[in-house]
Amino acid sequence: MIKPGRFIVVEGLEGAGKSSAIATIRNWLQQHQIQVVCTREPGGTPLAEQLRTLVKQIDNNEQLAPETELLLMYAARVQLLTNVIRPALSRGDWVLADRHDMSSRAYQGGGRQLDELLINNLRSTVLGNTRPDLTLYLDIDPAVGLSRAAARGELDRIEQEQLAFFVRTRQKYLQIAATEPDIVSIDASQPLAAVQQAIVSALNDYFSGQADG
Ligand code: Z5A
Repeated sequence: MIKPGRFIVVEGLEGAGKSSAIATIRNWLQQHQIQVVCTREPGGTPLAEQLRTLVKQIDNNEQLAPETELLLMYAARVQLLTNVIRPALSRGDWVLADRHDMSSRAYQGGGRQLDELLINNLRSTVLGNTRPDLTLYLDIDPAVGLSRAAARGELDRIEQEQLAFFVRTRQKYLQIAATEPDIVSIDASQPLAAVQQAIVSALNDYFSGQADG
């Protein structure tokens, strides 16, 4: 019997350090000889990557309505779940995701203040029973995260939002993380080495005995 794959998600505001966290997790998985499929959202399939371009681009001629943004996120997500995530998990591979559903709850639910019922209806239709085993939420003050992101160059459409938008997004992230047991919060304002150590501890605690054999 194929041992079921596990689904790990990394979440957080821009500049929280998700890319570095993913490198740490890949390394941990490699040490345990685990096959992993890495994804990013929105994106991860040819069509979902096109949707990513649409949601990130700045179009001065037409505003993207918040509801359109939400639907595009879930359209990209259903493509990714159907074509990549579920097949990988059923092969027994692990999936390591740079953002997933928690991003929509935080950005579109918290940041854009879209109706929770609408989001929950989409979630149950799109996600079905496929839920992450573990989500690592990297918590960062938005001002710190944005200044890290800005140091990298031009900001995309969402990154150009006002600070208040990211403050609401973070509040929603914290609110979700406080109530759901499969989410581990990590203080991402610490030096990189401390963040990496916290990630490895969370993986060891969570998957001890499950990774090998
Ligand atoms: N979005 C949404 O609204 N709804 C959804 O459902 C989904 C997404 C799925 C995706 O953009 C956008 O879509 C995102 C949310 C929205 N928009 N915004 N705004 P993306 O994927 O292009 O952007 P991102 O996910 O926010 O990536 P990022 O900015 O690259 O963040 P990161 O990966 O967390 O950052 P990083 O590259 O790892 O680190 C940033 C810099 O900080 C880098 O120079 C690091 O060396 C430095 N760093 C990292 N950790 C540390 C520590 N601990 N100390 C000091 N410096 C550090």
